[in-house]
Amino acid sequence: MPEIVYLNGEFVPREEARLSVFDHGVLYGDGVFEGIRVYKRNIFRLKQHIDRLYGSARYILLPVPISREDLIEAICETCRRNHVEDGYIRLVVTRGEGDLGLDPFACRKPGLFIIASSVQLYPSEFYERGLPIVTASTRRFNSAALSGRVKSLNYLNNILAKIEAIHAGVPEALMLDQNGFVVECTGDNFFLVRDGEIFTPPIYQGALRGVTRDAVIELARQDGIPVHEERLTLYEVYEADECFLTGTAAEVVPVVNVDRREIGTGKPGPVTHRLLELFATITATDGVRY
Ligand code: PXG
Repeated sequence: MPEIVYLNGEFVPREEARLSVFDHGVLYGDGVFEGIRVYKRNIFRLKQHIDRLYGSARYILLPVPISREDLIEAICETCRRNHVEDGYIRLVVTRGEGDLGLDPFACRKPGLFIIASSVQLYPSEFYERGLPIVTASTRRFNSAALSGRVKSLNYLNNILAKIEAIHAGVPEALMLDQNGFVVECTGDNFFLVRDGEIFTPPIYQGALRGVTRDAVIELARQDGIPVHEERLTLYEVYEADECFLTGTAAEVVPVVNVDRREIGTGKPGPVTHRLLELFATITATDGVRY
């Protein structure tokens, strides 16, 4: 349980960490955020998360009310004050308090808060047996409406797909774009393996550019495994030897069943295992120690 929250330049007890009901982050989902892992006091790939936060904010014309250096220090100090060894950081920038009305420029000052908490890990059976997933009928929103690279406070598109997964009795749902090409899952990027090579949808397809996705692509290439960023249909998914998801919470998690079609042998495969192993070698070192 996090006890101390960073809120607009101050460290306050969690009971006092409150936002205005007039904050446009609450009224319109107008804001951006990051979810970051801490492994053994190492903030994993912090620079990449900070870059993505500033990139998301720039896209929506939201000035981040702090320099990168001060933000990094505020994140480290929030971790220190909460004695986080292994944990999870939620970093949020909201448009701030304004009026009833969309105009973001009527908001006086952007809000910034940082929560450093313990991490909720997925059950170990997810990794041992692999996940079943289903394709959601909810399509991923078009990048012409809002770039999928923006990690915004409005997750309704993903939440609708997540509800479909829960109704189907599975933990995740695969989302397609308007043309039926695979994009990503509700909170994870999607990969498949075919003949020892890795395939994942290109970012322009509408997915979030996952920090874990980038790390896994790098690790695979260093290990001599070819990685292709290519458009994928459900045909390629059903035919794959292996599938897996990547994300800050999940790391690398095998998928063994999609829409009731068994993938490969129906068990987590060797390439997925290898990537999990490689990923574990960088988690406690690749980032910022506090
Ligand atoms: N796609 C989407 C839509 C996401 O929200 C990812 C892919 C994976 O990106 P990273 O950078 O994490 O490898 C995400 C990330 C949460 C939570 O609280 C969700 C994410 C990250 C952290 C926490 O559900 N999603």
